[in-house]
Amino acid sequence: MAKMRYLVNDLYTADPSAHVFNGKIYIYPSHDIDAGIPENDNGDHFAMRDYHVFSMDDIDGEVIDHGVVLDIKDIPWAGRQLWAPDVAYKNGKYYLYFPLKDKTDIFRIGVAVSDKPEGPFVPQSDPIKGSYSIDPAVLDDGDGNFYMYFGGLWGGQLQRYRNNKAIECGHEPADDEPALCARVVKLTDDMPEFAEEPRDVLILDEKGEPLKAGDHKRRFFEASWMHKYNGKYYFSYSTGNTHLLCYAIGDNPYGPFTYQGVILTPVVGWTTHHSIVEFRGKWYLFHHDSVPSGGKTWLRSMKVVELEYNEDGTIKTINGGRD
Ligand code: FUB
Repeated sequence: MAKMRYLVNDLYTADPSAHVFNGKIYIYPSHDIDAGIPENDNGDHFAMRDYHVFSMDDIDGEVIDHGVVLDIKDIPWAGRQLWAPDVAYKNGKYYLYFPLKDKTDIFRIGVAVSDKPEGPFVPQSDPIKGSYSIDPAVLDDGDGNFYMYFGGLWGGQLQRYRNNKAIECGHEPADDEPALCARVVKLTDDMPEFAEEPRDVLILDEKGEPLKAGDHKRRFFEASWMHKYNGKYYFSYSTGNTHLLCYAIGDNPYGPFTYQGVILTPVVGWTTHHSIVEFRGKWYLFHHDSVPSGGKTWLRSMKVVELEYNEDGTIKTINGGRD
């Protein structure tokens, strides 16, 4: 197995979404900064203001920083906090999907477009209609259809919504009730809007029952990612306050998905967020930790490690290095 490798040492970077475009790896991370905001459960200390794009010809090769590709000052509807983005390619254009609080402090998901994978990206004048919460991750299903997975609890505001409508109370369900789910939605053919109402990404336990809200070691918290392996759909995510990257397998992009296990044990830091990509016949887990900043949760550094499957298609657990 390849060694874990930090990718950038002159900037803090997190939530890396990696893709292979034109035979190279492109990485779209959050760009962490020290904004001097005290740490809280709402994530106010994650006060990021721009994105950089990085590329590599080889998994062990030099990491090229393509500079600032989108700045908060150029987004007409911006309030604060550019969180974890993702990029999809269709018909000659690259679409950068990003979560950002609007001027009323509500997270929405925006889109910015480029002709090149390395940007720069030009933002649309408004967020996606009907979008809410954080952490968009887009699956190219290979048949012309693209699906966005999104959502995040606590500071990510997912608990404020039921059936895609904002609700008054905005609490998580009781421990013995079904857990809140990530959302999945098909994108329009031209990519910048939702083609339908978002649906729940249901995760079932070994008995076929939906995971419960109190099942903090398995229930969805944030950081959706979807990849396909041997014809199956692998939905992976962070459990947030228990700091695990887990996954569940389904037969189609909408699920339901059955919980399988842990991909990555806790890393140094609070958040854990990742992407999984195949490159030249091997699979890789891009993720982050806070080791280089001495454990500051809001100053993270992205890294990569090889990911391996067992013969039955389950994923071998990787040690995140905290314990
Ligand atoms: O980077 C800000 C937030 O922290 C992301 O949106 C979450 O997934 C967590 O990694």
